[in-house]
Amino acid sequence: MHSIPQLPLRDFKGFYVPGNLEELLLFCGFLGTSNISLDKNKKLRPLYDIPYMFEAREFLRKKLIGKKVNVTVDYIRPASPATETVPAFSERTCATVTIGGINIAEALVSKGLATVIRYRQDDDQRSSHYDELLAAEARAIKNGKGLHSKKEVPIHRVADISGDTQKAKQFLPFLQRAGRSEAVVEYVFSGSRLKLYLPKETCLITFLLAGIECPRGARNLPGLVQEGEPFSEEATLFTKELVLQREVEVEVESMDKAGNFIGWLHIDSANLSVLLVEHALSKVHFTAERSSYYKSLLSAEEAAKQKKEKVWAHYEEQPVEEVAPVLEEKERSASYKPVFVTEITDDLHFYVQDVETGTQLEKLMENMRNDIASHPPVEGSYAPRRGEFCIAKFVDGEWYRARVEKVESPAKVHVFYIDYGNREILPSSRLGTLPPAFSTRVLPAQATEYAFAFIQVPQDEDARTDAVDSVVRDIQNTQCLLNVEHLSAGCPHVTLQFADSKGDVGLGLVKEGLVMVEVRKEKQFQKVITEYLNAQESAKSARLNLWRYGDFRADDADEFGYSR
Ligand SMILES: *[C@@H]1O[C@H](CO)[C@@H](O)[C@H](O)[C@H]1NC(C)=O
Ligand SMILES: CC(=O)N[C@H]1CO[C@H](CO)[C@@H](O)[C@@H]1O
Repeated sequence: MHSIPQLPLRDFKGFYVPGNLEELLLFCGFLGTSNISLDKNKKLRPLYDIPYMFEAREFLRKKLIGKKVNVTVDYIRPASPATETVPAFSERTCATVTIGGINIAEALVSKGLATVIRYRQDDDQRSSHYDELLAAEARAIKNGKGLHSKKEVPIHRVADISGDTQKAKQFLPFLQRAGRSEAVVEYVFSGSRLKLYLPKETCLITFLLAGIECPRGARNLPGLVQEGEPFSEEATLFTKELVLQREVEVEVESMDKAGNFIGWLHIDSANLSVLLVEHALSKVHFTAERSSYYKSLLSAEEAAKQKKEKVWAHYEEQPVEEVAPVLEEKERSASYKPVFVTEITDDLHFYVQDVETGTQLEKLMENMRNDIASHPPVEGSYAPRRGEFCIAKFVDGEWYRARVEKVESPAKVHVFYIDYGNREILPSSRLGTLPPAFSTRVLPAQATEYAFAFIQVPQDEDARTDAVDSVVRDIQNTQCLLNVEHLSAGCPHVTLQFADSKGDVGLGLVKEGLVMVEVRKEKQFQKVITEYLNAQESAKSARLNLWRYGDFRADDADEFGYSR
C-alpha cells in the first residue's frame, strides 16, 4: 500500500520536514495503524474518504510545512511481509517530532485526529512519550474530540476533474474568470505538471505550467517506454521542494485536449514558470509571448543561458554574422498562370485544370457525350483492366474520361477521373470503353497534381483535416493563379494566389495557424520564407489552431504515480 521513501535525515536536532506530509505521517507511524483495507477497483481517495484523514493532514500541513522541527528516533520497525489481512510494510523509522516544545503526535491525538498504538508491556518498540500519548487520548475521548466525537463524520465531497475533459470544459470559463484562485499542491508529477486541490471550489485538477518547456520525465507505461530528457528529475525535485503541500495561487488560462488546465502558479510572490527558467530547468515556450510574464521569462532565460548550466549546458551564442542575412537576392521566378482548382486531396495536394486549354476540354466533353448518347455502351460488356483509360458515369449521371486504378471485383472498380483529379469506386456497369476519338492523344489528361510550397502538412490527422477543410472552402472549384516554385519529390510545389485579391493561399493557411512553415535554404526563397515565418509568428501569438494549446508537448492524461 504505502512505501516509505528514504528520508533526508540530515540532522536529528533541526532538519526540514520532508515536503510530502504523507511521508511524515508514515514517518510518525500514523498511517500504518489505519485498519482500512483499500479496494483496488474502487477509486478510493484515502485523503478525502478516510474519516478525519483530511483534518489530520491539514493540521500537520498547516503546522509543519516548511518549518524546522526536532526529531528523536524512538525505534526502527522492521519490514514485515504481507499477510492475508495486512499489506507488506517496508522498514519504518518511528520518531517523536516536536516543534516549539510541542509533541506533534500528542497534539494530533489530543485533537482526536490520531489514536495511540497499544503495546504489550514488554515491548520497548514504543514512543518515548508513550504515557503522554495515552493521557492525551484519554482526554480526547472524554471531551469527544475528532474521532471520538458523537457528531457525524465530516464529509469531503471533492469533484475530481483531473483527466475528465467534459467536466474540465464546463469548469474552464469559471476558473478563467476567477483570476487568481487559491490552491493546495497535492502531488507533483513532474517539474511542470501538478495535481491541485482548490478548497473554494472543492475540486481536484491537473495543472500544467504555462509558458515553459520542461524536460519530459521517463515514462514506463504498457506499450510505451520512454527515456526521460536530461534534467527532468531535477526539475521535478525543484518543484516538489518548492510547492508540494503548499498554499499557492493559480491563474488558469486554457486547457489541453486531455482536460488538464494550463496556467501560471504563484508561490509567495514568485512565479514557478519563471523560477524553473531562472534555474535552467526549463526553456521558455513560444506561447508565453502574449502573457504579461513574457519579459520576466525572457530575462530569466537570458541569464540562465549565460551561465551555461543544466538545460543550457551546450548553449552556444549565435555569431552575429549568421543572424544578419548577407544574401544577395537572386530573383525568384514568378509567372503566375490561371488555373481552375478541381480537387483537394486528404494529404493537402490539389488538382487543377489549365484555364488556357479549358475550352478544348469543354468541346471534347460535349462531343464525347454526344457520341456516347448515340452509341451507348452495352451494360456489362466492359471488362475493366488496371491502368486502362475508360469512361465512367459520375453521380451527376454524366460520362467522364477516367483511368482504372484497381479492380477489386466487378462491383468495386477504383477509377481516377483524369480531367478532374477525383477518385471513385464504381461497379463495372457504370464504366465503358473510351472512344479513340477522345483519347489522351487527342487531348492529354487535364488534371495536374500539385502541392503547396513552403508549408508542412500537419502529421496529426485532426489538424490535417482542419487544413484540408479550409482549402476546400476557399478554392475548390474556383479559378486561381499558380506559380511553380520547386520540383520536389512527388509533384511540383507551387504557390497559389486567389484570382481576385491576389492573396497567397498557402500564406493564408500559415496565418490561420493551420499549417507550419517549411523553411528552405535557397537564396531566392528567403524573402518569401521570411514573409511566411512572420505570418507563423502572428498565428503563434494569437494561439490559432495548431498553436492553441499552451505547451502541446505536454503529456496526455496518464496519472501514473499519483495513487501509488
Ligand atoms: C529543538 O530543540 C532545541 C533544544 O531543546 C530548542 O532550543 C529548539 O527551539 C527546538 N526547535 C524546534 C523547532 O522546536
Ligand atoms: C507578477 C509576478 O508574480 N511576477 C513574479 C514571477 O516570478 C518572478 C520570479 O520569482 C518574480 O520576480 C516576479 O515578480
